[in-house]
Amino acid sequence: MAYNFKETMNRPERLAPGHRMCAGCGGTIAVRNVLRALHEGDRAVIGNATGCLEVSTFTYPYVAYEDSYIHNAFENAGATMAGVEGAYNALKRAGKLPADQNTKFITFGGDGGTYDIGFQSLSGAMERNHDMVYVCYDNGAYMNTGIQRSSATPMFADTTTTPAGTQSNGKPQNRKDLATIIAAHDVPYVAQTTFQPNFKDLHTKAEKAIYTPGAAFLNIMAPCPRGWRYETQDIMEICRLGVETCYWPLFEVVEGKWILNYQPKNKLPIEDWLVKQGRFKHLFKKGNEYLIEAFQKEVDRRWEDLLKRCN
Ligand SMILES: Cc1ncc(C[n+]2csc(CCOP(=O)(O)OP(=O)(O)O)c2C)c(N)n1
Ligand code: SF4
Ligand SMILES: [Mg+2]
Repeated sequence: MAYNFKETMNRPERLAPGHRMCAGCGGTIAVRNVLRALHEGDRAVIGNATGCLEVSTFTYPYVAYEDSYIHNAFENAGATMAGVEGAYNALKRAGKLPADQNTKFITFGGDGGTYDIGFQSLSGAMERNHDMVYVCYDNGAYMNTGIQRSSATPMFADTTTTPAGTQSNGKPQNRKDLATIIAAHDVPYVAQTTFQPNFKDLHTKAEKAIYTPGAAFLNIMAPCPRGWRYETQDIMEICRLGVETCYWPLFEVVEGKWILNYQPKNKLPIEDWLVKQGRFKHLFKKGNEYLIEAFQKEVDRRWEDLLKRCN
């Protein structure tokens, strides 16, 4: 069926209002829109590694999810959902759950919980090809504990553990390319996305991830107004520029085949994306032009690499 924005947006909310995420948080937008991809009548078990999302949508004994929900430590979100999926299958085989009950298994983790601390259990769950979806809402730092750098933090970002100043230009390393690493696990479906005007890219990928049998991974750039230091209402523009500068390309890897979903007509210079965010303010000081050049070089290198993979 052709994508219908209005119909998709009118689907029932599975993340209820009343949670304590910041207004305009990209993490919440990611979760609401992934869950909209669930078909009517299908059930879900939601897992959640600790982070802003977990502490703000689950304050015991209250929970903001309409579906079953499991809180996880950082280290084991992937393993927990793999175990839940296995248990459901065993109960079905034993006739203790209705054979026609359709239940989907979806775990959310922040970048700290996914790229770093929960990586081992995520890698195991993906490699064993459990029928589950792992969604990383990537805001590029450990936001909940005060904006510490993670391996997803872009180079030169000013964070509390990589503070820009006289002795440092922000984070020295480039960000880890986790979607590519998960694709190397040979899982049936991997995709990278973010918020685009009609949300088609995100909704379509979320539906494919949830309904492709086997393990799936979604990496969603989910800006954080607090940590990235931009005006809340600019979130869509930040996401658009992330894609138009090729910092955050939209792609899928389906059964090992790389597919580029969007190629900008005129690739914008990376400073168009950087300049919108306070965490890169120091890059625009006189004498620091070389840092922006270095950033651009890394974006270009990864983009060329992706083009080759997608042929
Ligand atoms: C093993 C462990 N280490 C540290 C913490 C403290 N902690 C709680 S939330 C958080 C930050 C999570 O960062 P991320 O996964 O990127 O999610 P975000 O808060 O950015 O949404 C940290 C370090 C913890 N709960 N458990
Ligand atoms: S600090 Fe950032 S990631 Fe955390 S709830 Fe607020 S906007 Fe979202
Ligand atoms: Mg984070």
